[in-house]
Amino acid sequence: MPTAPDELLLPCAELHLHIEGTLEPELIFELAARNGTALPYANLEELRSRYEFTDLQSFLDLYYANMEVLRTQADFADMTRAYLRRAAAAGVRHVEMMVDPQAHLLRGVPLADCINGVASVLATSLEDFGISAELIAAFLRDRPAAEAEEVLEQLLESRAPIVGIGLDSAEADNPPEGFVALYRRARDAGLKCVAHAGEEGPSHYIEQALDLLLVDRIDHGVRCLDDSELVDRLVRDRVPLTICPLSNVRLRSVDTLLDHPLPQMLAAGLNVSVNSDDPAYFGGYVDDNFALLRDTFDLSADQLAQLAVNSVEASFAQPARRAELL
Ligand code: ES4
Ligand code: ZN
Repeated sequence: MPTAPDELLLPCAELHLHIEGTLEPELIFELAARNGTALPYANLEELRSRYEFTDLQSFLDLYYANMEVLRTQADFADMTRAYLRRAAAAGVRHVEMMVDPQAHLLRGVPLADCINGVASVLATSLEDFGISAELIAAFLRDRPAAEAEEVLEQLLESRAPIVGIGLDSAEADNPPEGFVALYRRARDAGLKCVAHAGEEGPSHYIEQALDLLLVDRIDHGVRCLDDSELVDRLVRDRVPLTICPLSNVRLRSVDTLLDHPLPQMLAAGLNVSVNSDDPAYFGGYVDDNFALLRDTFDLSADQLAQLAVNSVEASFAQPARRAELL
């Protein structure tokens, strides 16, 4: 793992992070042993050999399979603590992490065990790790919208400490338009709204997320570059796009990091930030993403600082915390 030089440790906010995507191979084996869960891999090396992806779905297959080791509240807490420890070293000072409660419910894990496990650690993350934290419940777009609506009701009923909702999983052929009622309910309940759009799906899914779901941010959004009018709109309205460079490389949205459009997006005046998505799967945390971007594109100190400022400005952090970080 490349270690970032000190000047790269910009205080930044991580806005696009799936907590289940921080489950490192070592922790997968540790939790499997603790819970007596059978793994289809004999050892770490065999598990690591599966981390070659051809597209989003090939990654999701492994991501959901590995979730099987998460059984108890303590498992969710341990995973969250491990992420925060690593993120603090990466320069993250505020995180808005997504969790997939629906995926765990479908496996028979009670909602409270998942939410309380993560939230109990986030409750003291500022004192323990110097990272303020918010939780976003993400829903699976390749499952029926009615199921997501039911889970949202349970989250609201149990007063789960979430700041907002998200939409993730397989994007192709699962457009935002199916989730209008879900997002209306969330907004009416005072929640913030984000959605993955324009990762593998077409640029008009980004427009749908804005026009129909009324999202506050777009996760990924790289495909906006296919539509110059959309780019103009995103710039004009300063819509935040949470970019995940290593994720885009590993899921083959771009051939190599050198082909990534991030510098172009910055130059166009888009509100882009740098995030790690599923760092245990894509080869690095936020500092690794920053270091590789800087080295690949020879980004200036000003450009790196702009990315860090964008992340704080696009966050849902409390006003006093935002002011501290800007
Ligand atoms: C995800 Cl990279 C990515 N895309 C869509 N859904 C996801 N869930 C976890 N990681
Ligand atoms: Zn994501």
